[in-house]
Amino acid sequence: MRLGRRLRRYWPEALLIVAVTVPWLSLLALGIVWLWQGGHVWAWAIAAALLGLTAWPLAALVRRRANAEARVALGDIAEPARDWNAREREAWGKVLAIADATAPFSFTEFDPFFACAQETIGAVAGAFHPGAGTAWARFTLPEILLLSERLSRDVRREALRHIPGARMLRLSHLLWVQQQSDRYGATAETGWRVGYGLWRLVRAVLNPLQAAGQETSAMFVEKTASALSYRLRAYATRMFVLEVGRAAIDLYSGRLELSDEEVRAAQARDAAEVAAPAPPVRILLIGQVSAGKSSLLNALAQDIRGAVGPVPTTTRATEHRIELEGRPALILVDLPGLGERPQTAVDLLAQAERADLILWVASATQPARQPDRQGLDNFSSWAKAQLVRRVPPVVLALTHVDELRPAAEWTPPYDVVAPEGPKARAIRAAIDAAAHALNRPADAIVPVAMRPGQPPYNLDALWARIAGELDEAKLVQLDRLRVGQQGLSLRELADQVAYVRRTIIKGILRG
Ligand SMILES: Nc1nc2c(ncn2[C@@H]2O[C@H](COP(=O)(O)OP(=O)(O)OP(=O)(O)O)[C@@H](O)[C@H]2O)c(=O)[nH]1
Ligand SMILES: [Mg+2]
Repeated sequence: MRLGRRLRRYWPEALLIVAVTVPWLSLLALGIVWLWQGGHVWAWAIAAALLGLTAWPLAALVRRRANAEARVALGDIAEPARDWNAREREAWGKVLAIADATAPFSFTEFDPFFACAQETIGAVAGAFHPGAGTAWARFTLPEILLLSERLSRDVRREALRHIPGARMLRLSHLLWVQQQSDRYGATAETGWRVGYGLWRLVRAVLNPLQAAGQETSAMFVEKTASALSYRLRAYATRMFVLEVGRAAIDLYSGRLELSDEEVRAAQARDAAEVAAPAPPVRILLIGQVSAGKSSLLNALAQDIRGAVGPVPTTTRATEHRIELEGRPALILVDLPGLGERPQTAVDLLAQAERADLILWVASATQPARQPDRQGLDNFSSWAKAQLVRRVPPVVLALTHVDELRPAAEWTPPYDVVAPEGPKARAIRAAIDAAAHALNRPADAIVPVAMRPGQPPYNLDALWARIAGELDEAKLVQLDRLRVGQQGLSLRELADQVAYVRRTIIKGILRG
């Protein structure tokens, strides 16, 4: 009844389909008759089965290549972000492993998407909160909303970049396919299954050998077709896993919380502490008593900023902003000498938490290296324990090199890479000895001298070394500000409470 009505309505379309397909379908039937009459059915069945067999390894090859291609094509989105710390990189490793292990989605059902997203988020959560049973649930509602927003934006961008025709694909197309399958899907599928099953049965009874050949080739044709769309699905699946993983890392690391405005606010707060409008990187001057920290500060600032003297001079941390023509702006923090007071080691780590770069100052004429070694070791252990933030890089300045033997000789410059003459050789030997004693590479040490009453020696090399570490120091600074921003903001909480109160009062007044 329904079919009759539909045929009456769509008879031109139905005739068109018949007119186009009948010649080709008849070829199929005639071919089978021809094979039958000529007695070639055997040969055909064997050839079809053999060709079908070759489709198997070919399909596997196509899949392997598609996976590899997806990996290369999505190479840049598989790179960890430059400013990620150790824990975030570890979580990214897990995300990549999931992306490698996930078979391409069929894109006809949603469950595999959710299952995979859950697995990815769970792995990232586990990396950030190891041992916590419900690690994945450690975020708030605004964060979840922000995560969905971010994920949609990123998946859209990558889909446009990597999926051919993505822009032309309309929701109406998908809805049409969905409607057709809802309308005819079940009936058409049952009809097809019953008809095809009956045909297979009849075929097997009439000619078992031919039936076997056809069964084999049908199976392989199905496999080949799915292998061809595999490439596109492999792309999209990998992209999905990586984007979910990246968003989850940002969520658990707390980066997702910080908008540009929030970063600026945090920077302003940090700058306010040193009474300056914008914060340049903070450099700590650390070293033993009388190593020359304050002298180095004055030399770098080209100004008298800190008192200098042969006895313990600097008694508390002081901050100095320096801005020189052609040099990056810096905040130098001059500290009391190591070992000067018993609590200095604790102070040192507290200061390191607020530093972006460490300028370790050691005197070339100081025979006792233990306080330096101890301080550097403490710093290294602290640095290793910092999983959620980057740690400041260390630059070593070796001072007092002018006082090395022969003490009377001071005619800079000296070539310490290929030293000639006793003074250059003495400086080289002092660098190597300090590198050995402090367990640092020799090329991380810059020899300098701030001889009273004379221009400082080799300061340009030190500036160059600082400039070389500046990018890293800026990343440390961003990280430091971000970590400082986390946690409950009382201000925000107060605003939220006030808003809820206003809404309730309005509701009561209206009621
Ligand atoms: N010849 C020479 N003297 C230096 C050099 N660096 C510093 N001095 C002198 O060493 C003494 C100590 O220098 P400071 O700069 O006060 O050392 P500091 O590390 O700040 O010392 P504290 O603040 O006491 O921890 C001063 O008399 C400086 O003039 C250098 O490279 N060569
Ligand atoms: Mg000093």
